[in-house]
Amino acid sequence: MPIDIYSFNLSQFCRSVLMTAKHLNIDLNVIEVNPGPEQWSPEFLKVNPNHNLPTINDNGFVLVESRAIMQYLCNQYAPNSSLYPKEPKARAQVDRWLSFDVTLNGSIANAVMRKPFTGVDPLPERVIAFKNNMKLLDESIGDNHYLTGNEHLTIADLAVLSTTAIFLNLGTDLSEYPNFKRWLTTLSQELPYFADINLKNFSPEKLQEWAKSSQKYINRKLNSW
Ligand SMILES: N[C@@H](CCC(=O)N[C@@H](CS)C(=O)NCC(=O)O)C(=O)O
Repeated sequence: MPIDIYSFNLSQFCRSVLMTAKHLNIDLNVIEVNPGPEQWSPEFLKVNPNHNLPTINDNGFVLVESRAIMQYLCNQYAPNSSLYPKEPKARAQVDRWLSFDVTLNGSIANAVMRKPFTGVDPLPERVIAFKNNMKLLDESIGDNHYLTGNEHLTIADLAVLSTTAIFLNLGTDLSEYPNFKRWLTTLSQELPYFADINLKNFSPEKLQEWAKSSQKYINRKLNSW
């Protein structure tokens, strides 16, 4: 039986899981849940009382949190895959980037998404934090092909790619971050499933729709933006 995934196609958290499954040839049954009322439907709340996406149900095993789901898919279905290496130091490098991705997501929300989602300009200190994170990312990538070096694509790449695909969708100027720009451009063209999962469903109108339908959620978070 395929794994059920409750997913919303604009969500970076959902897209990182979709890419992982695609890369590992894992069969997913995608149940599209639109943010807003559908997230609070009794059917979905029964599966995930916290109503956040993505959620998977692997034949009775329910798991939330995108990075934990990516790790689970590798551990359960592809334990020998270089996508999530077993060797402790190599794995620690992947985990390091997965943790950094949490910070990066927050600073993109604060500095880049605040205006399109709320109409309010980002706070100057949040923009500085965002630029610092991008600088760190750019310097760490250096000449590497992948986040962890030149050898293998890992779930760290897939997480940060899904987080930063928004720059391609918005046409963000990345000239301040040339190594990052090269990494994003190269991998987005190299991975055969990237465009389908990350670019196909995006439009500024859909972003606006999402912003409107998520107002309840946004209001809850606005103070932290
Ligand atoms: N840390 C979570 C974040 C998930 C998340 O915030 N999902 C959003 C969609 S992008 C959501 O479901 N928000 C609505 C809510 O939490 O009720 C992950 O990585 O999966």
